[in-house]
Amino acid sequence: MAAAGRLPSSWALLAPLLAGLALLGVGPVPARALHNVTAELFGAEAWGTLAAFGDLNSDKQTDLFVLREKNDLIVFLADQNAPYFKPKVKVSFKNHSALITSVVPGDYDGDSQMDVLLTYFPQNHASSELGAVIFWGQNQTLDPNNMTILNRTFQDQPLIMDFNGDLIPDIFGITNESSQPQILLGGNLSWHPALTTNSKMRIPHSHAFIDLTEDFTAGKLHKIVKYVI
Ligand SMILES: [Ca+2]
Ligand SMILES: [Ca+2]
Ligand SMILES: [Ca+2]
Repeated sequence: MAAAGRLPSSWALLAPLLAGLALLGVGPVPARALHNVTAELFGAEAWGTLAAFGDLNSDKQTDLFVLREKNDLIVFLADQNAPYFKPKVKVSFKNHSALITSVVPGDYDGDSQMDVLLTYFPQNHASSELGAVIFWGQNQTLDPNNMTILNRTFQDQPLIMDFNGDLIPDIFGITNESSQPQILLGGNLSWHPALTTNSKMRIPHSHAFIDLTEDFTAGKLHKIVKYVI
């Protein structure tokens, strides 16, 4: 009880001392953590929409995938010197009058060269279906002339996942060919039914995948009318 009684008086003695230190500017300095590094990172090229990350040139430095005006994809490669990201790789859809809607880097043929999947609204946007194209990686860059336009369109943004567990990303979604979900397997780019259900998928979807059965392959959680695994 005596100690408890002394505590308020101790704080009463310390309070003027702490107030004095505060006036002198002594004590913990408020953190100034935010620092604008835009110019250091990008120089005069700091415009566009940051769409994805990935190590395109396999130098173990993460590169940035930037969209400009929804027609052009610019890959800023990480560099040791400022500006630390330089626009080195470009693919353009201006000639196709297509609007890019999504960018997903990945090695879609398993040759250890990173490729890039783009989804897009086709010319004139006559339908709401999304086209998809893969630009193939070559010598740790992208060849703008070496691309594969997928022969089906998607009702909604496809989901990229490793469906069959071969470490090559696959492409899942509802296509113009079937109301059943389809999977485009990476590697040989072959289409397969992915799920047997009469229920319609919602748009936009909210699919997720998780290895529920612990077999190192993707289980799948679809949001349709009910949840399906
Ligand atoms: Ca890199
Ligand atoms: Ca590849
Ligand atoms: Ca796969």
